[in-house]
Amino acid sequence: MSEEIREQKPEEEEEFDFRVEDHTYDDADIQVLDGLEAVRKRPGMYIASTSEKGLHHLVWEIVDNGIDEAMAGYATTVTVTVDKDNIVIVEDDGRGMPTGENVKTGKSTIETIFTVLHAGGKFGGGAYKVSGGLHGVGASVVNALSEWLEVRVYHDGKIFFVRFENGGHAVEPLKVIGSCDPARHGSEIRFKADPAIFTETTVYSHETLRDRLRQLAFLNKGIRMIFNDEREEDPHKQHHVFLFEGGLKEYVAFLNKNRNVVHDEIIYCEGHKDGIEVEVAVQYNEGYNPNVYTFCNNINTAEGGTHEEGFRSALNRIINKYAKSKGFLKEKEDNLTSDDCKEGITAIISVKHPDPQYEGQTKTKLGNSEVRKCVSDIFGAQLERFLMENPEEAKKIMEKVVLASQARLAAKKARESTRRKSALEISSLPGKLADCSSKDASICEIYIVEGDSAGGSAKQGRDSHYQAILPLRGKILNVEKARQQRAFENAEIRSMITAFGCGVMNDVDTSKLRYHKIVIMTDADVDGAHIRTLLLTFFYRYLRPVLEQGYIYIAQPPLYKVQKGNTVRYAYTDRQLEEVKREMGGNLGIQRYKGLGEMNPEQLWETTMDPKNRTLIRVTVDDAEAADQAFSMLMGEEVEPRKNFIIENAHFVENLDI
Ligand code: 1YM
Repeated sequence: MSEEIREQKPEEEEEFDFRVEDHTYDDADIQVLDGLEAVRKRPGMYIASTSEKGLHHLVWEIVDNGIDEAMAGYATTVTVTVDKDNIVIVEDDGRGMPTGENVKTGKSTIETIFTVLHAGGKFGGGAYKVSGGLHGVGASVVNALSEWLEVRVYHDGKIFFVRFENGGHAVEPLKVIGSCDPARHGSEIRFKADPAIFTETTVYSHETLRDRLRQLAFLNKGIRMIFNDEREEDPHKQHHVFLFEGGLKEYVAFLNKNRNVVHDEIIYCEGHKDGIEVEVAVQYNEGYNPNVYTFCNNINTAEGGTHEEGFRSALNRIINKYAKSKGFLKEKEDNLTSDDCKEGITAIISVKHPDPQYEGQTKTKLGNSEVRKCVSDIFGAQLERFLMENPEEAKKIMEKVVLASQARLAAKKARESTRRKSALEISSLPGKLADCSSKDASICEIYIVEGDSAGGSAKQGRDSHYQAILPLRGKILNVEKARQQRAFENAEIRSMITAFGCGVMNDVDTSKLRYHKIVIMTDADVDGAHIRTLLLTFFYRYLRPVLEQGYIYIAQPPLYKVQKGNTVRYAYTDRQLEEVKREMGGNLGIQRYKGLGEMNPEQLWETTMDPKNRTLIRVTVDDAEAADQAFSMLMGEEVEPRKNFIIENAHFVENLDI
């Protein structure tokens, strides 16, 4: 959080930063109360939000401290347990938090860490701390936002204990509450998130916890991450152990598991220079899209930055050098572009930096310029060696990137033809589009509707002032499996791109978007879910900023119409149907809608399009990896995971009432 703290390396506990020096015990005490109270008053200043995301933030804060202890070489395992009441227990088998007293506060070090803002957290005990970055707000913030929190330290054959309640105040000072096996050592933090703060939910997501703990295990090879979820009935979901001795190599293998790979051996390197650690793993697959994920200090740098630039420049340099020297590319031919070199690549770049600087809109872009050369040198040397030592694998990679460049030139022509058309004929909007009359994008909505008949009802039912309708015929092209050129030739895809008006791929400019709500409206059945997924895949691959900036929504048509005399009610879920039945009493006519086409225009308006009644779900891509996994799994050859996914497809969709 604060630079001044991260740079401090106190040898002794009394050097904790209290920000105001030379203060008496009473002053320090008051500051404690002030600090934690400030956190409770304005939690948004300290954690991402008080929604589900912020709730999980509490766990990551404590887990980070356990990982630091493991990275420093003292702990082997970090365990996270969620009990039936959503109480979280995080343990490690490290040295145990210091149990001594802090001279300035006259309180235990542990109480200090948990009650003074910024104390503890990011101390470098020789080895630097890597968990800073976006988290790193400190254990005291977790304490402030918990209904209660307990610390147990196992050390010297004793169990030390302190409990905090009531806005983070210690109930009693730290004390020994029992003995343990003298060989046992470690820290255990147990807390209950305060429902008065986390008003939306205090229920943790199994998938979110599992996926991040797995990711942390990939990013920190050799550290065992255990996840126990006592809320789960299914024994397969109750206990997970993640331990990857191969680090990022295993991460890439995991991401490519549903894909056909171009070469079996994964290109892998690790090294360090000037205190910066670099680890990179790369493998090409037969797909066309690049999947490059970058991390700094275990944090996903979604906006990339200097580590990604260094990687890209080395990839370009070495591939072009090899392609020319071995005759895959003629001396006078143009160099392969960065995009050519990245087609179908799965790459993970992870750096650990003692003093990371983050930039960008969401502060997820690494800014330290020295990292560029560091990654470029370390990865470049290893890539060159790999190509030299594995001529068979190298040949497959060369053929792949050369083909990519040929396809790129063809796609460029096709794309230019879409662009030229819209530039020349100003009103070249697709013929099937029933546009709205308003030109104020901020109020305009476009409904992408499955099928002509539903499209017809939507056209009649809509408010044409701000609602546009674009009907799509049948299934849309699966862009995960098609080359760009084919995508740009596809009529439905061209219609969408032209109607949205914001450009496509690298040219996307959301300020040109003609509608600030793009609403996918499909039938509430498996086919509808499939079409929806194909559309999301298209948005994800071709219009990612539009998706990321929250312009894409999913409409929720009702599943049932319930009628009694002249009264009509609609139910959107089976549970709601039960409620409606209970409320309306006996003698009901219940109709199950099989598709949008069964609704007349008025019904469609009333239930699904009228802002007064409708429910829209905003689609977000919170975690590119989860989404990508979902997409590749959905679009891959395996049928079973696809079926399961479609059934529980809320994975990358966040519920949001409009
Ligand atoms: C479940 C969470 O917090 N483990 C943990 C924390 C610390 C230590 C060991 C530790 C660090 C150092 C020395 C050091 C912390 N200590 C501090 C502080 N697990 C968890 N395990 N001895 C023990 O960094 O020098 C903050 S965290 F500040 F007190 F040193």
